[in-house]
Amino acid sequence: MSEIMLSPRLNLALAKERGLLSVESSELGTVKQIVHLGIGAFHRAHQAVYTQQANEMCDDNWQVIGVSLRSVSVQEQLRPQNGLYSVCQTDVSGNSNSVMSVVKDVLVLPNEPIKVLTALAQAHTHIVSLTVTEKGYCHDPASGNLDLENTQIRHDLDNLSTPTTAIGLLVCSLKDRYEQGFAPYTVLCCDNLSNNGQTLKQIVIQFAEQLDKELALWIAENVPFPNTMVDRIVPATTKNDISELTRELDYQDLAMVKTERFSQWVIEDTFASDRPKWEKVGVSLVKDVEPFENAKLRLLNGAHSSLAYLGFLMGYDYVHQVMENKDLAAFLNHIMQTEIIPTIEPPQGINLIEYSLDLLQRFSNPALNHRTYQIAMDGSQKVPQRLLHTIEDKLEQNTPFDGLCFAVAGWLRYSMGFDLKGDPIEVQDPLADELFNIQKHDFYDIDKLIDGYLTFEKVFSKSLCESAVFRQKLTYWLGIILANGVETALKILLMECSNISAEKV
Ligand code: CS2
Repeated sequence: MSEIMLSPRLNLALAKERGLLSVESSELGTVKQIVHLGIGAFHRAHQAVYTQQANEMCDDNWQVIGVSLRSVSVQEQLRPQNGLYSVCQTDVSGNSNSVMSVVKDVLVLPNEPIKVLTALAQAHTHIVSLTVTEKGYCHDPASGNLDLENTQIRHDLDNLSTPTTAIGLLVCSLKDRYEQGFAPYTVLCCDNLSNNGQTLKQIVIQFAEQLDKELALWIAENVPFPNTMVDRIVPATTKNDISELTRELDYQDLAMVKTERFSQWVIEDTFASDRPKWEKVGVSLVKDVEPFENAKLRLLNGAHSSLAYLGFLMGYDYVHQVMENKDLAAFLNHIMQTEIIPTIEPPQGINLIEYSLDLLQRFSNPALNHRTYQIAMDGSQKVPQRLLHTIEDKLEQNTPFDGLCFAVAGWLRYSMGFDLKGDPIEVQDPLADELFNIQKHDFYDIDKLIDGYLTFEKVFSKSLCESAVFRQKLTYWLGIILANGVETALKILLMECSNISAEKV
């Protein structure tokens, strides 16, 4: 440990001395700017990497100003390092590290609101991108509409010049550009929402309509919100990761991010003005993102959430451990191949069977140490687009969806807030209290319990709440999980599903 403490901290002088920067930004052309809201590990391991690679490939000079909406931690990590950080790609074959220099600064909104608004107003800011997680959109997950009851949204509507949410911040700065007669920027949503760009556009317009109908119209007609599909598994960095990297490199990097080798980004090519030449470094700029996004949200994220709830309840801390359990691996294979794939129009050039087998490989990467608890967070904001939309399609197709229903039941069981031994689970979810209250009174009466869940329209759409088939299946599988525990219930499910497939043959 003392050796690690004695190692110098990564910064510009050290990076130059050790030749860690492939190209210096001062040697490149005119500065163009992306302001990124929500500069967590995902942005640093994904979009920032592509932007840096595009700079290097095309002698361009795009820089990122990161904004944290609340926490000071990323600023504390990055400022002393002059914005430099390592991306450590890892799998069983070992690690490869590279140092990123594309992030110029990190601003913390509550502490530096003027600096943030200035960055958004600058003419060389062409793009404002976001990874603020699902709950950062302050919307109703089932309907996709802005939640006007949200206290932060209420605050921002009453105090637009001191916004606290990404939505308030976007409207405040777009209003400024509109009033000054300046060109808008492109708003690039990089979170795992269905139709993410269009969903954000609708939320921003609904917010603006509360204040100024003409501004709302200007946004609707002039500001592009391209849809995107983003994919890279990026677990939260741990102290252990930092210590290991320090041992390996002999300098400390408190802002490092750890990720897999795989990375994918598909973007709808509708920008207001300039953008990095991402297409030169493997990003797909396409007309229609929807098929890519459906495949990714339903297969990767749907399977991820399913394995997180069921795996956590079965005592597994990490995703790769879940994959070592034969029943869970068989379950994931079943929901992907039999239930989810038939609901997806294959994106051009992608074989969905191979895609889902690759996902199982990616989940099995033991070097990532990706926590089931991390994925389990914010279920109410994730489950609709990851599992429930697929179930809606299954109902329309009139085909079996017991596995998906089992996963939803797993989420509800997790949200009850105690594990199979009766020990508390700290459920992190903006709707945790509402979910907890549903089961508090009706825990012992499964029909009443399901009545409670199926009137929770923030999560379950009207069509699901009214579907007798969905109600019957959810009642059945949640009942089996509550009576037998997840492990036995899973064996019952696998048996019943193989009977269903055998009957079909
Ligand atoms: C994960 C995603 O935490 C989660 O909910 O499912 O962050 C997932 O790792 C990424 O979407 C992969 O691209």
